Amino acid sequence: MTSVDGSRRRRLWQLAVETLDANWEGDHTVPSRTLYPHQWSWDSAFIAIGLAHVAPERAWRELETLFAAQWRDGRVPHIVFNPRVRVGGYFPGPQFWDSAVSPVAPPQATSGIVQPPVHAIAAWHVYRRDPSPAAGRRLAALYPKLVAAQHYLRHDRDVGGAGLVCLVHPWEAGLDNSPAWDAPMAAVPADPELMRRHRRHDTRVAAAEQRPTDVDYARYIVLVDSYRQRRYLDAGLAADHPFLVECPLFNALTAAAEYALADIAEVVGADPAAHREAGARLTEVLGERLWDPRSGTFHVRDLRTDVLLPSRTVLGLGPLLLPGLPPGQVEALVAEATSDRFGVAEVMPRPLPSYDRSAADFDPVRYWRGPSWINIGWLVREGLLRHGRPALAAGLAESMIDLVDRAGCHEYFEPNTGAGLGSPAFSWSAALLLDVLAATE
Ligand code: 9WN
Repeated sequence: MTSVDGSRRRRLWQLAVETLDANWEGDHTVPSRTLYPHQWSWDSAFIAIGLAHVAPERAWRELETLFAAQWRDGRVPHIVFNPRVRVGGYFPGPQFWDSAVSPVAPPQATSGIVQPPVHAIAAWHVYRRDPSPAAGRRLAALYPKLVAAQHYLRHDRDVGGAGLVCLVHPWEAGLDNSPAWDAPMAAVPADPELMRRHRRHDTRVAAAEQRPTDVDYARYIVLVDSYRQRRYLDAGLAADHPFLVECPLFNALTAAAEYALADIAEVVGADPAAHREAGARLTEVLGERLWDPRSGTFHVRDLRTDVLLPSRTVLGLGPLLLPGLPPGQVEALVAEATSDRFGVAEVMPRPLPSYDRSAADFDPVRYWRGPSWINIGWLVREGLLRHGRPALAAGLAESMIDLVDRAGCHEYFEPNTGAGLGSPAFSWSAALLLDVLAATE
C-alpha cells in the first residue's frame, strides 16, 4: 500500500475538494469550467466515485441528473446540455446535435451518442461508502435505469451480431483521439465545407498542439451529421454508417457494469444471476473477437473491414477489470502493463501513458495519443487489484498522486515530465484522487 504523509494528504485532499466544489453546478458537476461547461456521462460516474467520500448527497444527485436525460431506448447521452450556458460555449453544442430530431430523445437537449458505462460501478461505489436505508432507496430507483442502459448497449448496438457493443463515433470511447481510431477514421470523409460553417471552441481555451487537429474535427463532425441524419436510430447502421468499431475498454466496462449490477441486484431484491451470466458471456466474446494471442493484448476491431487493428493502446488493458478473465490473458496484460510500453511498476513507477511509449507516433502532449490520464490509471489500478497485484496497484496509485501533486488537478499530463496539459481544475482528476488517497489511509 502506498503511504502518503499526513500533511501532503491534507493538502491534496483539500485541493481536490475545492476543485469539485468550484465545478459544482447545483445538480451536476462540469468536467471543466473553460473547456467542458455541460454535464458529461462518464465524467459524472468518475466524479460520483470521488464525491462519495466527501458529499454523498451530491454523488447521488450527479447520477440522478444524468439519468433524468436518459433516452427512451435506454441510451445515456454523452452530454446533457445546460440551457444556461451561452451559445458557442462548447462546440458541437445543442444546436448542432439537435437531439429533438429523434423520436426516442428526452425533452432535454443532449448529444445523441453514448460514453463508457461506468455508472453502475459508480453507483455501487457510492452505496458501499454509505449503505444506509436512504442510499438503498436511491440505488433501487437507479437500478432499472442502469439495466435499460445496458440493454441498449448490448442489443441495439450489437452491430457485429456477435454480442459486443459497437461504437459509432470515437467520442463514444472516451479516448477520443486515440491512435486506435486512425485507420477507421482515415476512411471517414473530412468535409472541410461542413467545418467552415462552424468554429471550434476547444482551441480558444486550450493549446492547439494538445488537442485534435482540424482534420480530426472535420471527421468528428461528419460522423455526428451522419448519425443525426438517421435520427440517431441504430437499425441498419451496418449498411452505411462510416465508423463502426468494437473497443476492448468499452466492452470490458460493459461487462464490469453487469457484475456491478449483480451486486446491486442483491441489495435491491432483484435477480443477480442474469447479470453475472451477461458479464461472463461478454468476457468470453471479448476473448474470441478482440484478443490477439500473438501480441498478448486486446485490440480494436474495425467492423467495416472486419480487421483487428494493430496499435497497442491503453484500451487493450481494459479487460483486466474482468473477474473471469482467463489466467493466461491476465498474465499477458500484466506483462503488457509492466513493459517499457506502459511502465507500471512497484518501485519508481512512470506515469501510465495512453499509448505505447515505444510507438513511432507516440505523442506526449496530444490528447489521448500519449499523455497520462487519472481516470485510466484508476481503471487499470482497479484491474490490478482485482487480479491480486496490490504492489503494482500501489505503484500506479503513487504515480497518479505524484502527477497531481506536482501539476495540480489537470485534465492530462505529459508522461515524461509530468507537466499538466489540457484544462486545469479538471473534475475527474480531483474526484479519483480522493478515491485513491482514501485507499492509502
Ligand atoms: C468530447 C469531458 C470529455 C471527456 C472525454 C474527453 C473529452 C470531449 C471533447 O472531454 O471529450 O466528448 O470535446 O474533446 O476526451 O473523455 O468525457 O471531460
